[in-house]
Amino acid sequence: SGVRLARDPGSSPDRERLTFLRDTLAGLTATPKAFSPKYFYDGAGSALFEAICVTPEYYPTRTETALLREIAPALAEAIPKGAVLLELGSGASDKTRMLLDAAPWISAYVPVDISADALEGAVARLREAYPVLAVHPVVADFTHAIDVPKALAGRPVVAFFPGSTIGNFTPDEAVALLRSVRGRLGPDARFIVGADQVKDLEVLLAAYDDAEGVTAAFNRNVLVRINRELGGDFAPEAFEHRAVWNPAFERIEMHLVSREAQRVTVAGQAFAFEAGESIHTENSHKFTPASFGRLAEAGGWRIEKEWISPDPAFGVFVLRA
Ligand code: AVI
Repeated sequence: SGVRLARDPGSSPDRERLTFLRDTLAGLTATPKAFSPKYFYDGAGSALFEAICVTPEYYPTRTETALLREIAPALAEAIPKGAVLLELGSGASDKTRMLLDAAPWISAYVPVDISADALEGAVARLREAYPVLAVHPVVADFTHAIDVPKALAGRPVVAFFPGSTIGNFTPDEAVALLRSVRGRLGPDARFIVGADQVKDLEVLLAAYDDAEGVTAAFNRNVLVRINRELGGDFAPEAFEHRAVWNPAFERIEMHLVSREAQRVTVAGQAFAFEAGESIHTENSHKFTPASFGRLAEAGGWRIEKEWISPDPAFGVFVLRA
C-alpha cells in the first residue's frame, strides 16, 4: 500500500512469536489457565472485533461514537493549537476523525497499534481524507514505552485512548500504563480516555455473548491463532464461549470452557483439561466516575472533565497530569 510504518525497535516478528509462545505456555501451565487478551488481535481477530462492534448487543462502540460526536466541540477545547494527537490501539481510527474534524489545528497524528494490517488500511484512508495532516504510524504494543517521533518533539501532545480498552487491563496494569503515558508526555499532558460504565447485568452479558455468535468466534479465534502460529492442535469447537460478571472486581470475564476432558498439544508440550475447566481469556472492567477517578489518580492523573452518556452509560474523561 506504500504506507511506511515505524516499528517498536524492541520488537520483531520473531521476537513477538517467541513472546506469544512463552506467554501461551505459561498461561496453559497456570492454575487457573489464562491468556492475555492482547493475543486476540491477529488479522482475523481484528476483523472479528470490528464485526462485534456492529452487533445489536455490543453497545460500547456506537454509544461512545455518539457521545464523542456530541461532545467533540468541548473536547476540542482541551486540545492546544498545533498539538500532536497520539492514539493508543488505534485500530481502524474511526473515532479519531471526530477529534480531527473538531480540532483542525491538530498538526500531527501518531496512531499506535499492535496490528500492522489494521494500521496500513487506516493510515491510507486518513491520508486521503486529511491531506495536510502529518500521519506517523507506529507498530507497537502500546503497553511498552512509546515515544513521539523525533520530528514532532516540542509540540504539545494529547493522548487518546477510546473504546474502554483500559478496562481490558488489570487495575495494576492500567495504573502502570497511565503512569507510563504520564511520564512520556510530561507535566502539561492531556489524556482523553473512554471507559465503559457499570450497568444493568442483562445489557452487559448480552454485549459479551451476542446471539449471532460473533463474540464466541472472536474468543475461539485465539485457539485458531495458537494452532497456526505456535503449532497447536486445539479443536476450537471443543471449547464453549462463556461470559460472566465478576461482582467483586466489577468486570465481565470471558472464558473458554472445555466441553470434555481432553489433551491439547502446543509446540510439542501436552496440556490436560478436565471437563468444565476454563481458560480465562479476557477481563473487561466496568467503571463508575468514582472508581475511574481513583484509577486515574493512582496513575498520576486527575479528571478535568467527564461526560457520561444516558443509558447505556459510557464515559469519556479528559485527564490532566
Ligand atoms: C477492546 N475491548 C475494549 C473490548 C471489550 O469490550 O472489552 C474487547 C471485546 N471483548 C469482547 N467483546 C469485545
